[in-house]
Amino acid sequence: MGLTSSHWGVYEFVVKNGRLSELNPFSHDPDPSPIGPSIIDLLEDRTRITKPAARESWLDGGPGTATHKRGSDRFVTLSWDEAEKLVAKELERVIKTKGNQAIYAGSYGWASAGRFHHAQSQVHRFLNSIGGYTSSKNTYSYAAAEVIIPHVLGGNLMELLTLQTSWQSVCENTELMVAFGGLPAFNSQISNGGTGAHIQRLGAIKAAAAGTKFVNLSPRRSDVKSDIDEDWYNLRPNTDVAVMLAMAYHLLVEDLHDGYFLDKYTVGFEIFQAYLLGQKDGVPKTPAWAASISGMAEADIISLTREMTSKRTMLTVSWSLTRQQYGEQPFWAATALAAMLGQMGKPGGGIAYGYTITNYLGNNVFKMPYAPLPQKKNSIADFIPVARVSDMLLNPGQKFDYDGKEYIYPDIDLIYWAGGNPFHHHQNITRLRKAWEKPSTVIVNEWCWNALARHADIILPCTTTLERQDIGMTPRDPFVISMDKAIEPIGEARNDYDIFAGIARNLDTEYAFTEGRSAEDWQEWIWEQSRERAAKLNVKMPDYQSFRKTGFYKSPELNEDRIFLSDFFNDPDTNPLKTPSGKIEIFSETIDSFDYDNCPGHPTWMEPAEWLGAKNKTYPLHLISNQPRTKLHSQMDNGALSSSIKIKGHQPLEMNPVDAKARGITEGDIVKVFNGRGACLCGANITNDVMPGVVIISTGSWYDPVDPADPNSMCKHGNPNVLSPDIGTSKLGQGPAAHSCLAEIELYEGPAQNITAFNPPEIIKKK
Ligand SMILES: Nc1nc2c(c(=O)[nH]1)N[C@H]1C(S)=C(S)[C@@H](COP(=O)(O)OP(=O)(O)OC[C@H]3O[C@@H](n4cnc5c(=O)[nH]c(N)nc54)[C@H](O)[C@@H]3O)O[C@H]1N2
Ligand SMILES: Nc1nc2c(c(=O)[nH]1)N[C@H]1C(S)=C(S)[C@@H](COP(=O)(O)OP(=O)(O)OC[C@H]3O[C@@H](n4cnc5c(=O)[nH]c(N)nc54)[C@H](O)[C@@H]3O)O[C@H]1N2
Ligand SMILES: [Mo]
Repeated sequence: MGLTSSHWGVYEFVVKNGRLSELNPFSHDPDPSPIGPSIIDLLEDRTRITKPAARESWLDGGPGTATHKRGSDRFVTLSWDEAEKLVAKELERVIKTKGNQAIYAGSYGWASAGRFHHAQSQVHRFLNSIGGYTSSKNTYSYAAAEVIIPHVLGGNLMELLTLQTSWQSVCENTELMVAFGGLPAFNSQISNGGTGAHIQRLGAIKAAAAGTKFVNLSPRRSDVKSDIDEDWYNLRPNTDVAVMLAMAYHLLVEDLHDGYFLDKYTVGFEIFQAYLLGQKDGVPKTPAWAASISGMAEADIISLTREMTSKRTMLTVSWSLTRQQYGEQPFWAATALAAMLGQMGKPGGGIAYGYTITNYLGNNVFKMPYAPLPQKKNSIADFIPVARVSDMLLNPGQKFDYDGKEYIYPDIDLIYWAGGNPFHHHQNITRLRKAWEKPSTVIVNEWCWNALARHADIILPCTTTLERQDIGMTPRDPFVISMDKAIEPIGEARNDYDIFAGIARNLDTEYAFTEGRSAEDWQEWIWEQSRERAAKLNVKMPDYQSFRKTGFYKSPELNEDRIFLSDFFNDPDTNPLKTPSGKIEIFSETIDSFDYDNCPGHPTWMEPAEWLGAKNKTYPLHLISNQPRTKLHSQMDNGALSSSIKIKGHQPLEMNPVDAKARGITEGDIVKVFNGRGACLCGANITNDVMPGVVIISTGSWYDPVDPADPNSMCKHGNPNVLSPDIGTSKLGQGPAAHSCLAEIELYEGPAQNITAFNPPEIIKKK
């Protein structure tokens, strides 16, 4: 018995005869997620990587050999001693001949919860101790918002997200919640760094019971629909900005906007107003105009706008809206709309960036100053906006724009990845595979043979959280968990920390990396540092041994409800925003000065390249790839819960009966989804929960090309990233734009395709 913590929750484990036999929900979790127990069958599954290994051609011919065979080559097992030496030698070669900037180790991804054994922290600390690496900025979740929101509201988006109005305040005060992108309650199973108590779904249910009305503007119904009533308005994907602008227009011409709020708390409204009225481009942003773009009825836009002015209204915008072309605009337009409504900073009113999208939004947690594992300083300045990875690999030396400045893509010769899966997260996998052929060497720490592991030259098997002791600690959740080691490492798997310490030993830099501390020493160090920092805020944390004995620590409750932007609202002179004007920037002189054609100085409707209203639509259906409800991204795709919803092994695809009928498709049929970038097979799930013209494939099915040697090959499993476009949101944010994607679907009548993604690659012993 002991506790383990993951992004999807805390569980009590039971071990029998050295094997994990049960994961039971944490007794303090009111709404536990069913995702956790999937790990039980996977720890010793055939997908487990049990020995270090190298790609055969790379081992035979040296760095750079037959890089097109990544993904189809055989692997040769190595001893740890051989693997450490190979990696050390290769790092030395690249650093000596090309420089540290030739190492790309952004290593984006969700790795494991657990403060110390956090793979990215480990790989970054290790590389910083040998001269640094080319890094990445921002996330795949909401990169466009991370760049635009600091210009509009000041500060840092991740920080602002922890300050969102609490569910309690919503429950007590919000009469109307208007959710762009709906309330994807299944998404709230997750929170980065750990989730002791799931509160989102219950928050929405409680608010509904207290009288909050929920309105969902989205191509898909909310997952909470079975728990709460919602008014659902269909909206074509990528058209929210048009609807938001029309709402703003209606407020303006009907004189329903809050002029006092705009004067006191915002700058630049006049310029936005001129745009709304069409004084600049001759196009007034009327409800009729927005109706023609979005498909939402003009009368509905008008009546909902009126209702918003007559009620305490909270707007919430899903992060998915940022993962589309011009993804900066929806968050900016929604913020401008909320400002015109004049309820920002008031209890239950204003704006939130994504209720139910992860568990921590609005959870009213005291912000504890927990210490991280220090990553040391990176001496290399080169970086990319995270989703520009293929661009970088394909175009070394080329210039790129980002947030007002011009930068140059470095020439990458070695990739090191630990704790993320680019063959899950990146768009246009065919293009990624071609880009991935460029560097001489790819080194990966992984625990399972997913597509990333198969595309490595050197693969180093790591442990899972259940095979090591750690601390589950994040300021976003009230519970800090003493994570116990449940079982011994499987095969020859090692903790990422020990992997890097071993390589460092071969580079004579071990002390710089470990500072002479064991993993346990570091955990105690992190605890003690956190305890000291907390003491400065008059919060008493127990000593390390008591914490380990009790099993968890709960941070103090907040005595009052958090209300987003209330300090600014109550006293804007004393508490100005961290924007150039100190106010909400509806027009940003800074952004305007960048002179970007795809991100002007105020919220703007721009027609995406791929959307349902395009004049020359290349394909007739809009494909959304949302988050999977049965897992976190690609993690545990082969587990029991994820497998339980697959259709003959294929990823389900949601489509409306109208679109299915037009194509002769019935429930459970295998369908081929395709566009100019690629194709995949899915199982049809026909449902009225998605609007006509839109189809949905949740992400996370392991990439499974029919011919692994051919980057253009169809994915027989159903990974939507063979279809999604690899374009930046704009020159400002350069975020991913997975949701701007058209495709067509047909009944698949070819030979039945067995899923082979979960068969490990061919592994041989050294000759
Ligand atoms: N089409 C489309 N694509 C998307 C999205 C979308 O909406 N549509 N969403 C995007 C979003 S929001 C995100 S955040 C990304 C997510 O993308 P990722 O975070 O890259 O996806 P994960 O599958 O969570 O990858 C985590 C990897 O870490 C490994 N891992 C787990 N524990 C450890 C450990 O202890 N050590 C090491 N070394 N490795 C470990 C897991 O096995 C897994 O391969 O995907 C993005 N991609
Ligand atoms: N179970 C589970 N939960 C997760 C994750 C997971 O992998 N599994 N991943 C986590 C991560 S890393 C993140 S970043 C968050 C992401 O959270 P989100 O970005 O909010 O999640 P998505 O599921 O991609 O999208 C939510 C809904 O947005 C709607 N939508 C899509 N495009 C549009 C549009 O153009 N307009 C409107 N109005 N609606 C649109 C669709 O109805 C879709 O179902 O989820 C987190 N939660
Ligand atoms: Mo994300």
